[in-house]
Amino acid sequence: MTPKSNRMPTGSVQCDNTTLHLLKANDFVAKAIREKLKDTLVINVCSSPGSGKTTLMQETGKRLKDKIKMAVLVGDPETERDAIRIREAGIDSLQIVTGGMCHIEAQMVLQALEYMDLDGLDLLFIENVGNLVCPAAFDLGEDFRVTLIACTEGDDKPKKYPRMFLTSELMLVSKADILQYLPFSVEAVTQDARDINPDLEVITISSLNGQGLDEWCDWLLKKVEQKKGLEVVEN
Ligand SMILES: Nc1nc2c(ncn2[C@@H]2O[C@H](COP(=O)(O)OP(=O)(O)O)[C@@H](O)[C@H]2O)c(=O)[nH]1
Ligand SMILES: [Mg+2]
Repeated sequence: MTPKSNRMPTGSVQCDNTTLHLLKANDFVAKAIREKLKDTLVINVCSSPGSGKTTLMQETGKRLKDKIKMAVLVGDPETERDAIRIREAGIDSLQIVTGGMCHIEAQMVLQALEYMDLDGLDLLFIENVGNLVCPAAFDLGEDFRVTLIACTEGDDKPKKYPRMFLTSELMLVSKADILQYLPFSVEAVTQDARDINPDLEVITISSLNGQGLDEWCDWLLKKVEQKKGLEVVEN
């Protein structure tokens, strides 16, 4: 017997069936998020588990919290641990517990926004679940997708997980403070990532010794101004 999901609709009007197109449904919700956050820069932060996303949120918060109003939504399959770490750095943060799911979906973000103070918010980070595969497929209504790749992960990952790098605007090569101990080439990882996405920007950072964080924060501040439609003064 044919499974129900395979049966074709009958009748003369063929409507797109969003229950059969999960990603299309996700796109509708992502659009609603964009409409809700017209003046807030939204950054979707992706990487493998342990690449340094939360540590970067903490360090970015310390540097920018007196300049702009920012908040972090953070997703993990279980625990509040990351949101607690980020709040300890003085940044408003809310945990999305996905209940085992390997990525954040737009509807989770839209629901979480109900509990956040969005008034005058300049920058919202969404720290995605650590995973280089599934999160690449889900638009969260972000303006930019930023993917971290830690030098401990090996410089061969962009070609193995191309969609994440194809859909990102910026790649952060993280943990640069231990680069000297590892067989990892920033040039090779950059070349491989740009073979996939020639427009990808790249910054090498360390949240421990601060390398590259000024450049990262300047990148963010410029994007915040652009989002608000303010003129960006180059210096
Ligand atoms: N050496 C080094 N370790 C880091 C850096 N950033 C984070 N870590 C460490 O990497 C581990 C995972 O960091 P975390 O921020 O929780 O990663 P996440 O899972 O991507 O959010 C922790 O033990 C951090 O202390 C860094 O810039 N350099
Ligand atoms: Mg984390």
